[in-house]
Amino acid sequence: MKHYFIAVTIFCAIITRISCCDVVKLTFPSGFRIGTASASYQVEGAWNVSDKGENVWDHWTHNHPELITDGRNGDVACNSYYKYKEDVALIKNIGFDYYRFSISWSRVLPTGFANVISEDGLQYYKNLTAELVANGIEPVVTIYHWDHPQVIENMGGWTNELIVDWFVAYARILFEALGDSVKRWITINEPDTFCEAGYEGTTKAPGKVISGIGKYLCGHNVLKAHAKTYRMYDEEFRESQQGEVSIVLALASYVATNSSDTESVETAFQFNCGWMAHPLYFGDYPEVMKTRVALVSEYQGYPRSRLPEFSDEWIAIINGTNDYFGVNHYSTNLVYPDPAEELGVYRIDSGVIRTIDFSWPATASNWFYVYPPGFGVLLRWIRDEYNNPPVWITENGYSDSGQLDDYERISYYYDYIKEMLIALKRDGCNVEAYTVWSILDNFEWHAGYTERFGITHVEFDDADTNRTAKLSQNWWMKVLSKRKLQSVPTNTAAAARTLLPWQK
Ligand code: PNW
Repeated sequence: MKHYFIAVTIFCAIITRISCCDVVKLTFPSGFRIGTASASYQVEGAWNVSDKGENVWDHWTHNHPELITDGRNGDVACNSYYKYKEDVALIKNIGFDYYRFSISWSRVLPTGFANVISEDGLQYYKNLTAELVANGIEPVVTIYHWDHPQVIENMGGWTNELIVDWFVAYARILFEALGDSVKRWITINEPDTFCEAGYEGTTKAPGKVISGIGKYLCGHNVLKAHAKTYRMYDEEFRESQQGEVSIVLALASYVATNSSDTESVETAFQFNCGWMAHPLYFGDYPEVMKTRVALVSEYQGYPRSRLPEFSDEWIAIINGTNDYFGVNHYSTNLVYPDPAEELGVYRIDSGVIRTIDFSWPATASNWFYVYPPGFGVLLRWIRDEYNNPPVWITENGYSDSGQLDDYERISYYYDYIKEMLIALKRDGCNVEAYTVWSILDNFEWHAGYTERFGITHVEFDDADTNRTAKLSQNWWMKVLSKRKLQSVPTNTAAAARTLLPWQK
């Protein structure tokens, strides 16, 4: 009996210890930052007010409505150009620490170039920044989130190397105008996404199909533009402004169909994450990318690799230009080697086929299936590959078709953030911040308004673009006030949304 008692006591002590451990409690560590995000074209509207110039998304949606699921555009979107004070009040009331928003290049530079600065355009961003600061919310600014001036696209856009200097000139104007208040900059959002979908496909502007070439050329110029901007900040602003500058990458996670196939997983990570991150941390593209793209290019009859090369000078400029690692993460792919290669046929640069496990829950987006463990796999891969850099999760979120009682969204957040906290606390991944995508339902690119990522519903059919809290907004309020993950409400009347006075 006595032994039994001792055993039970020890067992209880162990359990208590485990449940006391931070991982099980699912608290956020002190100093951990939690924010929310949007992007200019997706929320601002006011597409032609004042002297704003046309950008590629204005042009694309106006000229090719048939390529947008609901034929709609961002002319009005969430009306945030006019409603920014309401947005800031919402962000404050929910309790976020920071707001990541982006700047519309052609709103600030109507001609696309630095010869004319729009006073109204710049003033809008000064007002938004000041409103955030006055409300104790840190502004985190993305310089470019896919909406470059159409005039620049007319000259090749991201496939023309001259964009590097045009981008640096634009960024300089923003550092000068906003840098006293903005201490965290993101140069470019998700090159991997817009370079592929915009220069080798028609799901993103400018929708130019330059197969095999467009994506790599775009990425090459993105890395140059990012790195030159980083060096310019070093030379002209860092000392006085003391900010941080990074790029944001769209990172999927990868697991192998056959668990012993570590090579396919490694290659898939290098072709996605490594393509941009390896140059930033080590100066050049990953070895496997250089070898594979050269091999497949040769097989296709090209006289040289379709993956451009960096000179030693550029390698030196690019190497070491990421103050923190910005990660947008949503989904995971299953990977396996392309069987055609056994027959000597090279169809895919990476040689790896990406698919999904059809048992994973679907979302409203056809590319997006829910697999929370993938988030931990990705964070540990970054830790090991890049010497555990400080990581900012700059986007994570869930798409549905817009219901207010969005239980699946809450459950997505719970499961994904739990994986992140385990990676952080148990595995030592240096994650410093987490960003909810998105504060509002907004214009979801080629999907128009048919896929909703917001924790706040927006009535796009109504001229007032009224906002209504979703259940997930209330859940986030609790999470932020307790700095701890909250259980997922079940779909019962007891969990019905309680509208707070400012949400009505
Ligand atoms: C990001 N994928 O895009 C963008 O930064 C946001 O503007 C966008 O609204 C959000 O995620 C949701 O789509 C992505 O195919 C687009 O893996 C596609 C992918 C990932 C991110």
